[in-house]
Parts: sequence; structure tokens; C-alpha cells
Amino acid sequence: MRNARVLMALASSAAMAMGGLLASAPTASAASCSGAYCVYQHTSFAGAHSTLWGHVEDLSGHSYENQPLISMNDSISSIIVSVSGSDIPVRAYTGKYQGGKVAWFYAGSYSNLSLMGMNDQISSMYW
Ligand SMILES: [Ca+2]
Repeated sequence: MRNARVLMALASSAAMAMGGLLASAPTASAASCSGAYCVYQHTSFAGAHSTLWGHVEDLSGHSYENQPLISMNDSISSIIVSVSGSDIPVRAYTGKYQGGKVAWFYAGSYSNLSLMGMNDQISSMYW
């Protein structure tokens, strides 16, 4: 009985240490995506955002789901592609209807589209 109590105490302090590590890790992010992919107005998954499942052939006709007055066209700066879409990359184009330059996004978090020359340039997306 006494040994069990000691083990319990050790386990809970280990859990607290883990929690502290997770909370302070620089790579930890509160952002998560419940769709096939999510797009964000700003870098680091900030600002207006939308959860998407399929094609958007002309982003100029679409605003962010939580900011109806802000167009998604030429404004997306970060993207999360969820694990559920891991085998199929999301294709993002600088022109509508697959025009212009294209970038492929496999499952993962892309916090700054400037790194691939796509910041504020995406006009259509396919998955
Ligand atoms: Ca932007």
C-alpha cells in the first residue's frame, strides 16, 4: 500500500513535468485544423481563417468563414494540411482555375508562405 502511494506521487509529478515542457516548447501551437486543410490570413496561423475540404476554383468569390468582409483571394499567409489528407497534396495556385504558379502542400503546418513565394498570392486551391 505504501509503495503504491509513492508510485502514484512519482507518476503525477512526472505528468506535471511533461505538461510544463509541452506548454513552454517553442514549436507548440494552439492552431489545429479539423478540415482537410485550413487557411489563415496572416502568418503563424493568425487572423481570419477558413476550414476547407475541396476545391475553391476562384478565391475572389469567397471570404473567410469567421471574417465575412475579408476575401481569401491574395491574402492567405499560412496553411495547415491535416493528417486526413496526407496522401493527396493540396495544390495552391497564384491564378484562379489552376492558373499561374503552383505549390504543393502535403500534410503539415506551413506557418509562412513567403518561404515558398506564395504569400498573399493564392487565388485557387485544390484537394
Ligand atoms: Ca496575408
